[in-house]
Amino acid sequence: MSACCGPSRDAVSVTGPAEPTGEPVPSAGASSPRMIALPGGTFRMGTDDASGFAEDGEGPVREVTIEPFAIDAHCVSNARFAEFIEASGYRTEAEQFGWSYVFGGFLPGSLRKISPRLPEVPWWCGVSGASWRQPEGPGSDLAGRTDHPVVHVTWNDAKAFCRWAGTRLPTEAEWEYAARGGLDQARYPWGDELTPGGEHRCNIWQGRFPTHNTAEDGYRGTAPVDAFPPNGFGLYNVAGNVWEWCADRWSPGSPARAMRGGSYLCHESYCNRYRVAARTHNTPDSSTGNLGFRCAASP
Ligand SMILES: [Cu+2]
Repeated sequence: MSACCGPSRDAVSVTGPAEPTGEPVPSAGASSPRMIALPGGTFRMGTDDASGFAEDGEGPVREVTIEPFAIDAHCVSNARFAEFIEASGYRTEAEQFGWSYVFGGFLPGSLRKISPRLPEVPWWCGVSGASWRQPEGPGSDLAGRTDHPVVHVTWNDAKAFCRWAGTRLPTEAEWEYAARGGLDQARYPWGDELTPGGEHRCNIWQGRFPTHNTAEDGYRGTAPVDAFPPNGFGLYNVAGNVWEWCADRWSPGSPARAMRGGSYLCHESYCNRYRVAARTHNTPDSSTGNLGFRCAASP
């Protein structure tokens, strides 16, 4: 587990409410996702950059060949996920367990006090009743966030959505190929500079983590799925905003699944995992407020 990235379900024990207490999800009308068809090809995957995290297996740089495939221009939004839930009656794993991980800085003091936290990453609270419908637990809702990425979804939830939508999760190689947007070995999806011309290109943490987020990029938590300019292939928010589940295991034999892209909690000073070669992982039944997904499909 990486410091700001997201803890696993089994790290704390939380008693959830018997039934979800959420308000009905506000409807944003039908939203048809836009998929981008990519021709595939050979690209250089990973990085040998010394300022990355070698222990995450970011390197060595290797040539990988990708078959033609399609990938969502942006992450699955709350509106789109609500369509799935309405049509299928599916209950997410956070709703079944009765809790999920929320960044403590988003919680009212009363809730922060009663929610167990992890000693080594105390900004993560296990919040009873937190789920995709109420991302900060009881009392929160999706008002104003229907076009934000769905969060508090596990790998298993993402797979269930894909089954319903007739899609699948991208492999890590597909994800990175698409996220690079045609650039060879650039540090970010748009080039090598984090803020070209002083302009923010992704939703990450500015200020002192974890106490003070200046939100200089415009956002403290999630941003709309199509915020910021897209990369060269037309993909939005592959860096920052929310981590994205991939199909692959973290390593052969590991139960954990790979995640890519970094989130609004990643910070230049110690977790620059919004670099396009960065990766992390979590167990397939874990969910956090900074983790979502986008779909892929084979032609
Ligand atoms: Cu991080």
